[in-house]
Amino acid sequence: MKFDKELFKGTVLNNIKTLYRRTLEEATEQQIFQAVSYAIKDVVVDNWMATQKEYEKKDPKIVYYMSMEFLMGRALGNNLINLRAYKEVAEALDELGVDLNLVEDQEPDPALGNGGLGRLAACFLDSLATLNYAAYGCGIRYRYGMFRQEIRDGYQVEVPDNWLADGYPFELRRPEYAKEVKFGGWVSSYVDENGRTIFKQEGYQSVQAVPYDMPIVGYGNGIVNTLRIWDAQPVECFSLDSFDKGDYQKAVEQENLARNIVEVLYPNDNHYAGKELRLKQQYFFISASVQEAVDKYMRTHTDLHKFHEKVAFQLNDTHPTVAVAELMRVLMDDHDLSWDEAWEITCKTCAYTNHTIMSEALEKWPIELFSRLLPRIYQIVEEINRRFVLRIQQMYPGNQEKIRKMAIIYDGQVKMAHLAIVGGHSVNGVARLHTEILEKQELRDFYEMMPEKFNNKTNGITQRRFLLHANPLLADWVTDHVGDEWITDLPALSRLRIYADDEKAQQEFMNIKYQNKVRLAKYIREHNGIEVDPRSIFDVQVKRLHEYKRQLMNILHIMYLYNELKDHPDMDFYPRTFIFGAKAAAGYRNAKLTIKLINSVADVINNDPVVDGRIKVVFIENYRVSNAEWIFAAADVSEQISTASKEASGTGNMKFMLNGALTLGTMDGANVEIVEEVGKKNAFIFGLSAEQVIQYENYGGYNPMDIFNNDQDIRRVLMQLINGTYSPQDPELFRPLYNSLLNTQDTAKADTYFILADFKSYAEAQRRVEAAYKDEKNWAKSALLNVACAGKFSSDRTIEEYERDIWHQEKVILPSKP
Ligand code: 26Q
Repeated sequence: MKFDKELFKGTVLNNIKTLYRRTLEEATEQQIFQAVSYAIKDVVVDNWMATQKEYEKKDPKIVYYMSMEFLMGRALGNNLINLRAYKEVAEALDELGVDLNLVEDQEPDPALGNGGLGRLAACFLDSLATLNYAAYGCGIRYRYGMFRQEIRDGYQVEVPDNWLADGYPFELRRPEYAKEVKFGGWVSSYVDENGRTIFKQEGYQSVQAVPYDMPIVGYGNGIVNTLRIWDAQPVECFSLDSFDKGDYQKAVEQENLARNIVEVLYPNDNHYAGKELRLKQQYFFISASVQEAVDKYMRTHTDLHKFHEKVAFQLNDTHPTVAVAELMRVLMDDHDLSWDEAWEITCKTCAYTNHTIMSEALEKWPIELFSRLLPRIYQIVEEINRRFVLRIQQMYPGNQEKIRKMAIIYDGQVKMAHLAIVGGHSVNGVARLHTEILEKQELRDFYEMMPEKFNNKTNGITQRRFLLHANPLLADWVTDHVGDEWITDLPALSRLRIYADDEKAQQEFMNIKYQNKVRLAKYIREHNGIEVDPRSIFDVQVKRLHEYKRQLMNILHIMYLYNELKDHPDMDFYPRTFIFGAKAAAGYRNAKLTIKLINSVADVINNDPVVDGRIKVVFIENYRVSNAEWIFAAADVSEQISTASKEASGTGNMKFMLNGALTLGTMDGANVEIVEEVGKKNAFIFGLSAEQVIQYENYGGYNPMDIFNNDQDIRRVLMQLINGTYSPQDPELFRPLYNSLLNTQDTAKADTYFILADFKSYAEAQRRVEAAYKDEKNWAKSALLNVACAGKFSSDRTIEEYERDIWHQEKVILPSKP
């Protein structure tokens, strides 16, 4: 953007005046944030209008990325980065005596997502805009996003996150695009004069869906796409003359429905909990989004048969899968298409991304609930299922087993993954290993029946946020050495390879890492009151708390190291800071107890004079996108230690790599591809392979008791869970964690995540980490090579693969680039 500094300063001052009747000196920090944001929004809106105008002219195919979650993180800094105005704005504000970092810190973190899946959606929107593709994100404007986590007495406490309290400057209400969404009632049908059966939903309750748009700024190309999130409002339906008792009751119910539906994001990650409200949320935003996509198409086209040439729906996991049936409904009931016509269009429009093989995450809705809430949609799903079952029977005559395993409706349940596979033309996993497991194991029957639908799209991350914004020192250093092409062409980082053995480069690189560690140490001092030494190894595990991610293995290993130090206080030991950050789903007992354990262990170790500061354990409260940026920049070691086969991809692993941390991990998810890029020498790999884990699972053959009995180090650590070492007031406190590892009643349920099986291998890998870090030059070389080899993991690459294999969009270049 052409930046006029004086004009910008004037706009900020004027905004403070007109918004708050104040001068800069009188304004609060929040008010300054609002004023600066409105000044930036002004520029963004110009580009937004120009982009949409060009889209209207060129009429490109549009991707609708349908997702229950968009974990956007703060917009101000990101928009400045992508406008290429960050430094100039920082300078202008500096001249006004305002620190841009502090202004950025005033923005609430829009946390309309849980973790990986929601953040992936945000990275994809950034890449789509940067790569000149017309796209909408479609989602829900939750009143309360992901909860704010407070740690009290070592326990997680969930506090509501009222992100809209002060008004959010980067959203725009668009009441002119409101849509009606119908729930419940019944379906009546009649045959019209042309012999067609007409279906009508009656006795339903309605909600008005009102969209709010947020601009998605492409990097340096003038493109501004749209994240469209839907708010719910009661429909204004009843006139006074029909104000009888029945209508009044209904009006109150409808109002409550509207009030509840977008109230809160479900804070479960990789876990399904058959809640009625959740299904309402899904249909609510899908119905509104599908209706709008069809309406928009019809504003400029006449022939719905070519809908799929101009529109693609990408379904982010099964959460938006009712889109398949909703599109069928709109095409048939609202636009008079036949079943076969509607089906062809629907299949060519929809595509499904799978993010998990964990069985507890698979969405299966009870028929009773599904048909009561969505009677017309249920009819359509039944018909899809009826026809699909016929296909199965044709292909596998007499094979009841296939029907049992593959039907969309079976055993009183609607299986959303099956609907997504059948109703779309593409099924993709999110890392190579994950896709292979889908094809060979979880979705094997579907892969056999329709192999052409299956494909892999290894995840990626946006380097604009996770290097350029998160780590300005490293970003500048990289640019000084190899130019700035990496910002839109991450593989250009490979030019850094020639510096891997260059001692000066190594030193500069490690010095930057050190400064980032100082920055994080300050944050930890201010937020945790813990003093950490930036010269120690920063060993970091930040991600959602889940048993399969094995934070428990990490903390057990720390307990083991502590025992070693106690036994041999004078042993050779390189100082280490273990950093955790993780939110646990509010109802997930073992996850919450693991947080308590981490904090309890931290209390003991951090204050033990024998340790003398050689181990520090820090649990960073309220891990979220904004503090994540600081954490990645400061990490030496990236803990990616999931049970092999369980982590579909991981994306934190890529953010660490891009910031020069070395991976300590299992051969799981995208770790496999990370190691492939950077070489085994520059990572620390340990543990069972996915194949071995799956073998064990299929043959029920792993007994953690054998390990417990035969390994005294492990036994000692486990006993410390139940003898009060870390909970003297209540020695039984951590018993559930102990039981999860050694459940003596039922060995098949013991240590389902193979923590004891992998423990020794993990401890050994950790010893390799320590030895490697002591060799400073070699470490610097490895860290540098991690950055140099991160090129593959840009979401730009991922998006171009979706384009090549699934979406087939044409780029739109603006006539007057900024
Ligand atoms: C389902 C039903 C009801 C309530 C909640 C849910 C629900 C919500 C969120 C189920 C799953 C999620 C989130 C899953 C997720 O984040 N998966 C991660 O996706 C990343 C992006 O592909 C991968 O990198 C991670 O490996 C995967 O765990």
